[in-house]
This record gives sequence, structure tokens and C-alpha cells, in this order.
Amino acid sequence: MATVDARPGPFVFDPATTALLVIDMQRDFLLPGGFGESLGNDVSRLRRTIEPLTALLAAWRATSMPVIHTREGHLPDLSDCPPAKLARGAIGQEGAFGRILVRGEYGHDIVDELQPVGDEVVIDKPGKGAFYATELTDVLEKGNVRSLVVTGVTTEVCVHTTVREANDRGYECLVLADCVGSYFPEFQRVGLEMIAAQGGIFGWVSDSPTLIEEIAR
Ligand code: TIU
Repeated sequence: MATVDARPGPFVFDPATTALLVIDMQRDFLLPGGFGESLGNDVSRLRRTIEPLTALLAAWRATSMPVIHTREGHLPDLSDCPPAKLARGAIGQEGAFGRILVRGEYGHDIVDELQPVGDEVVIDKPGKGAFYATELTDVLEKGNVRSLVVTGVTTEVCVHTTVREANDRGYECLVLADCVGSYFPEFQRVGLEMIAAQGGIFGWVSDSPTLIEEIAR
């Protein structure tokens, strides 16, 4: 077993049953000039995760533990996009990097620095949570995964929804504060506090240098 210093207490995991989840590190959310920035957001608050995630991926890929990436997006005909989501957002409209959050478009794909390699799984999801309407449960069960190290964007939206879904399904989640990002500093802070509150109501919170030190051993 491996142990990482975390809040609210040590996170203990079995490397044989642990996967790294990299949530929605997509150009639409992260690139200057993209969809996220077009909504008035400061993308640097998300981009600060790229460097620590790059280092974490390098360390993680030296082990045999799996990496799973996710992307939020929809079919080109938007048939998998609920009308309520379509009505409130820019989904499917033409953006700087192609149709916004539409599969196959440049902006929908993962940023160059964090592109999947080899047999790493990419889960395309229509919602905020990575479990809803996806094959993620199958992938985790086939891989005998019980614990998830969770990274990506945004902290209070897709990361939180996925951690809550995972928690309800019995997975233990470690969220890395420097590898998750929000456009809103207060949501970043409170989002992380909410995960570790009440004895770890949704999971544990640590950071990538602490985890890298443990997996390098
Ligand atoms: N991936 C993710 O969090 N999707 C979002 O819609 N995030 C926002 O903050 N909007």
C-alpha cells in the first residue's frame, strides 16, 4: 500500500487498484481566445494546472497505473445535448476553435501538453460528471480500479460532479489541489474544502509534489 499526506488525513491506496483521472483539459476551456475566455473568464487560473499535471503524468506513466482522460462534449448533431443545456449555453455554436464542445472539433480536444499516449482511455461525456452516460464504470471495473487520483478542470463543476458520482459508487478519491483549477478563486478554495470537510465527505485533498514523492519510491 502507498500513503500520501492529505486532508483530512492520510490517503492510503493500492497502486494495483488506482487510476489517474484527468478531467476535461480541453482547449475550449484552457486556450486564450477560446470558449472559456470568451465568457469573460481568466484562463490563467486553469492554465496553472498544466505544468504540475505534466510533471505528474511523467511520474505516473513510469508506473503501471492507468491514466484515464475525459472530455466534455456532444455529437455533431447535438442529439445527446439536453435541451436545457443547449438553451443556456453556446454548445454547438461556431467558436474560435471550431464548434464549441462538439466532438471532433479542435477546441474540444485535449491541450497539446497533456495529450493521451499509448493505450490511455479517453472518455467522452455529455455531462459534467464522468460517470453519467459514459463507459467509465465498465473501464474501472475491467481494470479493477477502486481508487482515483482526480485532476483537471473545473474544480467546482466537472471535477466536483465526478468526485461526487465516484464517492456514491464506492470509489476513494484523492483530489490534487495544484492539478485542479477554477475560473473563480473562491470556488477553488471552497470546492477543495468541501471535499475534505466532515472527515472527507467526498474524499481527500493533497498536491502533486506530495503524491509524486510517494509514487517515485
Ligand atoms: N469541465 C467543466 O468543468 N466544464 C464546465 O462547464 N466548466 C465550467 O466551469 N463551465
